[in-house]
Amino acid sequence: MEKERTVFDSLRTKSGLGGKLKALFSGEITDEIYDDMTEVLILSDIPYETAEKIMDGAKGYLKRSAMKDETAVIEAVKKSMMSIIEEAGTFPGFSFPCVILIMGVNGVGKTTTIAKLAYRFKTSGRNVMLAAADTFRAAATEQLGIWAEKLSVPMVAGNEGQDPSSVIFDALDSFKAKRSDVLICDTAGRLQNKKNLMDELSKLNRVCEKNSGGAALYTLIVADAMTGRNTLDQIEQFSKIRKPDGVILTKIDGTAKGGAVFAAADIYNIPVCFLGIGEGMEDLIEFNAEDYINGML
Ligand SMILES: Nc1nc2c(ncn2[C@@H]2O[C@H](COP(=O)(O)OP(=O)(O)O)[C@@H](O)[C@H]2O)c(=O)[nH]1
Ligand SMILES: [Mg+2]
Repeated sequence: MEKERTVFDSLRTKSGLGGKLKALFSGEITDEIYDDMTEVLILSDIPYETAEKIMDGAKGYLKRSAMKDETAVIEAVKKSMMSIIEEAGTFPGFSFPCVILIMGVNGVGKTTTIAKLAYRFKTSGRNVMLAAADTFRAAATEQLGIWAEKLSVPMVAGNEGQDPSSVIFDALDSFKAKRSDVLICDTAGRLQNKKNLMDELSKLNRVCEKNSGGAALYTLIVADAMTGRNTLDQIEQFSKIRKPDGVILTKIDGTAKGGAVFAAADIYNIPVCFLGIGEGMEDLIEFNAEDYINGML
């Protein structure tokens, strides 16, 4: 059997964060070294305030430990990173039936992630349905349609420029009638008209809340791990609509940094639930904090 791919394959060799931290040592751990380490963390897209918090935590652990060599320091940093992620909680997993609303700006990987999720649910024996509510351009519906066909899952679609809420409304009707387990809704990252994207998305949320027939509702934000600090702004914007249940970070395979996870966890208190590690439908892994941190360091 082929070994399951993990975040190690995607992140560790390229990130070299551990190597960069280790390179700072000259035998003694000074305040200057701590400052340099904070900087190294910031350079891997960890927000400034979070990097400081990580180093403060690491100092605390080291004070209480007998060992003070570079291995001990790296272990302390890891432990401190772990506690930051743990504070945001873990994504509890899905309960069924459920409706999943996928949000995120254009190009981050929403549609691809939906295909990956659908594949995952289908493989575990669930009945999956898709709603193509990115009506900004016809190509978006077509793209999801290709995945739906490939995965043999039903898809409800609208016409270009149609009110996305009406697509979701129809999809919810069909979802309830078919007694499906999961409905995953694709949304646009921008709009045809001048109407505010956030207004539109909050409307979609309300439609789901009112018409899901008692199914659990999850809103997940898809963010591109490669966009660095911009990822923060994206999460912030979408969080205004309703506190998201989780963040999915895509394109982990294309970044040597990976600090965006800490932005979601520390600044917004939202757990990261999945990582996208490629363009194929199998390229989605569950987020595991320990693996991830070991991958980074
Ligand atoms: N390398 C890589 N590419 C990805 C990943 N997720 C999505 N993509 C690519 O990113 C591009 C935009 O994806 P798409 O799903 O259309 O984004 P959307 O506009 O948010 O729906 C496509 O070329 C995808 O194949 C990922 O995890 N890794
Ligand atoms: Mg799309």
